[in-house]
Amino acid sequence: MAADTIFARASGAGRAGVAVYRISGPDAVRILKQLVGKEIAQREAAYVAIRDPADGSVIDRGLALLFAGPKSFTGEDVAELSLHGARSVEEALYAALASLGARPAEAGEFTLRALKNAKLDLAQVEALADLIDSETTLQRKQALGQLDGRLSETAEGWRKELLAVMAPLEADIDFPDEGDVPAAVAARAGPAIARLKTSLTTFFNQSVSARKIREGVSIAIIGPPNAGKSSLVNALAGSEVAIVSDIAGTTRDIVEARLDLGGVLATVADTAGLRSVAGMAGDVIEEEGVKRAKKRAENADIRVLVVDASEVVSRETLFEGGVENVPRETLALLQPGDMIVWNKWDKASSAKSLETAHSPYTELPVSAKTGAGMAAFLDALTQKATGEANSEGPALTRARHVAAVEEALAALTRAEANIERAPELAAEDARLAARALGKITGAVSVEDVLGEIFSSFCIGK
Ligand SMILES: Nc1nc2c(ncn2[C@@H]2O[C@H](COP(=O)(O)OP(=O)(O)OP(=O)(O)O)[C@@H](O)[C@H]2O)c(=O)[nH]1
Ligand SMILES: [Mg+2]
Repeated sequence: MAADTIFARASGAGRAGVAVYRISGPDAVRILKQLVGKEIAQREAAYVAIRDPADGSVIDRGLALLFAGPKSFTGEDVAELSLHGARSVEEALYAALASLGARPAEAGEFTLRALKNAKLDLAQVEALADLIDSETTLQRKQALGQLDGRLSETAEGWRKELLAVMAPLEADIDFPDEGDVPAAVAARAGPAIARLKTSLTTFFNQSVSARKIREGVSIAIIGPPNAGKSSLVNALAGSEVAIVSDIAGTTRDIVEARLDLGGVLATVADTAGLRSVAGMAGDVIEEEGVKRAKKRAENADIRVLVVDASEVVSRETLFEGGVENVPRETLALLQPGDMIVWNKWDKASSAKSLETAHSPYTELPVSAKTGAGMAAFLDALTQKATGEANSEGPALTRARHVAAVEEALAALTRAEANIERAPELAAEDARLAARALGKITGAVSVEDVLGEIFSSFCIGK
């Protein structure tokens, strides 16, 4: 059965100077001709009047483009109309298209057709979704790279290597008399499997930081009540995202701000001030807030401890057993490379200085109130965020890719163990590894993951 011809607005919803409508399917050429009353040349913009087939009245005037399949986004015949982005135009156009035999597209249906017609593979479909969702420069670059097929090429390269590994193993099984003795098979296939394992593992490890580009880096702002955490987050965000007051325990829940730090998307979490259960005097809401703050600190990529520099006498007192407000328990949340912001520097005694040369942390004097030191703090934070995220080369940007490589690695490990004793088992393991890698691009059947991937698409994509 031939596919339906489908249509949708490809550009964003709402009023706009121009809106782009896409029509894809076997009837696209005929429908376009009926709408504009003439043949349109392929791949040439034509200025046309779109007419209502019912009475010939003009719906709107705009540009029409025709892409004959398979050289189109979906691989089918595709017509694109750039019309005025008005609801009235859209309604009249949709009615006309429906009367000519097309139906509205479902979410992601254009891309699904592109996948079915092998215009894109699965990793590229995901990259397209990521590109549409990208907020920062690095997210955009990463998505574009994967859309160009960087990951797909890598994954296919591994699969080819595996096939080469499998050849001697299978020959040994099929022609045991003519084949090499098992030890010779192992000598040939073994090193190749080991090499592949190494490159998969290296790639796997590198991908941890690449995923940070897609998912964003998480930063937790922690510290005692009233230290100025919310003030700092507001200063970073450039807006009053969190309530600031001189009442200790103002922030209860986690308040998030999203920042673009040097092209890396960062989620900065303002948290409840950390104090002892005794200090909270049975306030269950604050207790829950402190619990959430600690959990966020543990899970974050970067922690920033904010202390009130006008209160803490010196660094030495802080680190030697902690001070009343910043107990050891709070300091213990920090990991090497995290930051300490000495806030309220404007109020700190003028003789105070920060001797931080040997500190495991990046420590900076800041005044969230006056803005002094904020530029240096932002620089340091940006450096840390970009250090967490790596944008070079192809990467396993999604959990699905990671699972596929993990599966392949496990199969290769079994293959290595079996290779001398039972080459037929090793061959089967190598086949399973190739299958797992094939899931990345969809070279093997992946019906089960399609729903999940396409659920993130909206109509018109
Ligand atoms: N002088 C001075 N005051 C500051 C500075 N930063 C914050 N403050 C003041 O300190 C008080 C507490 O600020 P917040 O930002 O609410 O502190 P917090 O750490 O979020 O407090 P909790 O949410 O209660 O844990 C407010 O009165 C701020 O105006 C600063 O750099 N200098
Ligand atoms: Mg606060």
